[in-house]
Amino acid sequence: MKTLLLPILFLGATLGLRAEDGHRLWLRPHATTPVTVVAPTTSSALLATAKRELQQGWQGSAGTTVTLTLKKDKAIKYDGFRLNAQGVQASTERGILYGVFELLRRQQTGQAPAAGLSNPSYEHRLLNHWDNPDGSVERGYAGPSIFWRKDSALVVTSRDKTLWQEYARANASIGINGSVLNNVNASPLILSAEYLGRVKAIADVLRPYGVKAYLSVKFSSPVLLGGLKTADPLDPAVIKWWRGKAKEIYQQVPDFGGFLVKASSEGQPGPQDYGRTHADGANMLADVLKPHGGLVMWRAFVYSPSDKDRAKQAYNEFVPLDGKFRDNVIIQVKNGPVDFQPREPFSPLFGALKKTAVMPEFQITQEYLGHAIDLAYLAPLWEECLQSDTYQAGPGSTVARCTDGSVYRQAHSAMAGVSNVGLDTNWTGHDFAQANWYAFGRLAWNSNIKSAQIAEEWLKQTFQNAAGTNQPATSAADWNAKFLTPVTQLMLASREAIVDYSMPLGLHHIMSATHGHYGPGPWWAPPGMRADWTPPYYHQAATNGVGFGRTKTGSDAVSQYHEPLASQFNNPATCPDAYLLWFHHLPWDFKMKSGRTLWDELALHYDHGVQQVRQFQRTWDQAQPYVDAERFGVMQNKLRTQSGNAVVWKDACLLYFQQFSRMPIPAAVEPPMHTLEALIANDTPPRPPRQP
Ligand code: BDP
Repeated sequence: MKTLLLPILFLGATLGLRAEDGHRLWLRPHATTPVTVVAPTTSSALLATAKRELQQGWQGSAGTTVTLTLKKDKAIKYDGFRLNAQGVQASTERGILYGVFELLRRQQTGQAPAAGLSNPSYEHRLLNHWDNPDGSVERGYAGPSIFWRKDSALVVTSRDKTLWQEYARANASIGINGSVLNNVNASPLILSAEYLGRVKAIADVLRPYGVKAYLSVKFSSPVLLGGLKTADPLDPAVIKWWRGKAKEIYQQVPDFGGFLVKASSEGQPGPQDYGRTHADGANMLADVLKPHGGLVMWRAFVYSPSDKDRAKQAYNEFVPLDGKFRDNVIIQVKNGPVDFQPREPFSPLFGALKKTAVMPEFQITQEYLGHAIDLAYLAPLWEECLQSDTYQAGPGSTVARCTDGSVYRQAHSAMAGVSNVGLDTNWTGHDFAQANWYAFGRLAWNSNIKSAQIAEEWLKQTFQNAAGTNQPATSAADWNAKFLTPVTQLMLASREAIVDYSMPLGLHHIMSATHGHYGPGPWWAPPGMRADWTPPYYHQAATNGVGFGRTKTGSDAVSQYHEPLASQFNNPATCPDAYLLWFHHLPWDFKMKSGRTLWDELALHYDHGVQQVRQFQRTWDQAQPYVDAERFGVMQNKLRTQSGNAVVWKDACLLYFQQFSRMPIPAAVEPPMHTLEALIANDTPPRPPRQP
């Protein structure tokens, strides 16, 4: 027995086989063939990475020669590349690396090695980590930080380095070229000499994969860390402090990317504390970073409880400042005007800022879409936002085109995603949440790729030929029909299912805060709590109807959109159902386009969401023969939990709203199995045990 087992184990080790625990992401090993790589003779670490990746991943004809050519070419933008019969051509070393990964991706997903040009939509494609120096991760559902930890924070271990390298490689494979290493709710500690030492260590590991390090900074750092009396951006001593800090950073990290700033937002300090504007604050930091080539990403996520409609505030704050920012400032805008909800219309700031660079911020971590429990493939949400037409410069002024430099001249373009990465073995806490990391990178590279294509690519790389399946597919066609097609459909339907069972028809922000925004809380309004942090502020349910009135006779948020949208959103007859209760407060018996009452329609959406999750369970069960036992079982359990929680959402919202509608739940809807009293008492179901 022993003698038989050993060679098998050995073979497995040389092929790099390990359990399908998800740690390899979409970069699982494959049988490879030898390849000859001709590359410029430089000592570049990036080119060495490109060469190594080719040699370790080549699946084309054995003995092929692939040439990597570094050559200026006007048609190649940023880190773009050209694939041709010889190999990869690019103007930057990063471009070469991305071209190599594209070649390998095509081989792994069975696509012909197409010749042609590939340019990134955005110059900077960044992950934002909401990681704290103590190792915790704000809104993280995949374990502690991969960058920071509580104990011996400054000791860099070989395990740290291995992990950072794996992380950097995954990013490079999808074109991500920057990482903000710490939380936007930034600790001043991050700028201390000790922590900057660790930043340097991280940056050194990320660099050979083309990933630049950035930091979130706390605006009051000159006071908290530097001991100054003020952080006023116009104060010479403050400017001097930041200059010195920038110099110190660039000494450690010569290619440091720049600062991300959350200021005068949710209690964070900012220029407004000193009677200055966002432009004053951003420009001061921009001037400090300019000589080093750094950028300032200044967030537009600002709102205060004193103003009437939270959805309007960022626009009101930033539009008057248009044109007042330095050219190395980019305003970072969340996709929706409120806060990463399962569905929001696009933020009206997109396209409205015409003389200022604007970048979209998406949330990869599933704060409002089921944490690492529910299956939510987010590419359709991001695609919906990017392809929304703002009309700001005529039809076709999509959010994507208003931010990538096609519509307005802007010195820099970028896209950010709030990362879902943590120390969990599978990085993201949920095997399918990896698809969101992957999809973010692919969309930042090409904002026109369809969600379906991304899902298929990811599924092929992540699940094909899984080790340990009990009945491997008999052929590629069989695998496509029995696994790829149904599971792609499942992924594509998953976000809408969550919208349906949690916040359909434009409802938003009605989650409970008791369990970190997981589960329903339409009633959630503890005494003394800021109104704009409670669900009743957003749903406005009363006997006369439901929804937030943002029409011209309401808060007039509609007027922040360019025509024809303003009129379209303003009229309930033309407002898309998906945004109806976002813009309108309507009576429960309002007649919908379907002919049904609003109440019936709402109930049917909730029920549909529940039915959808049950369908996902069946689809997954049928996929069992094609999935390794490990990932199959974990996912099956998670879907079961999600299914139960979907019912909780449906019952909670229908029973709560029914107190006001006083209308019967339609016969076609599954009757509630919970009581409102019990749901309120529990608030949300207990969190299931963490993934083993
Ligand atoms: C909210 C999160 C909070 C973040 C904030 C932000 O609940 O943890 O700090 O966004 O983006 O959605 O700054």
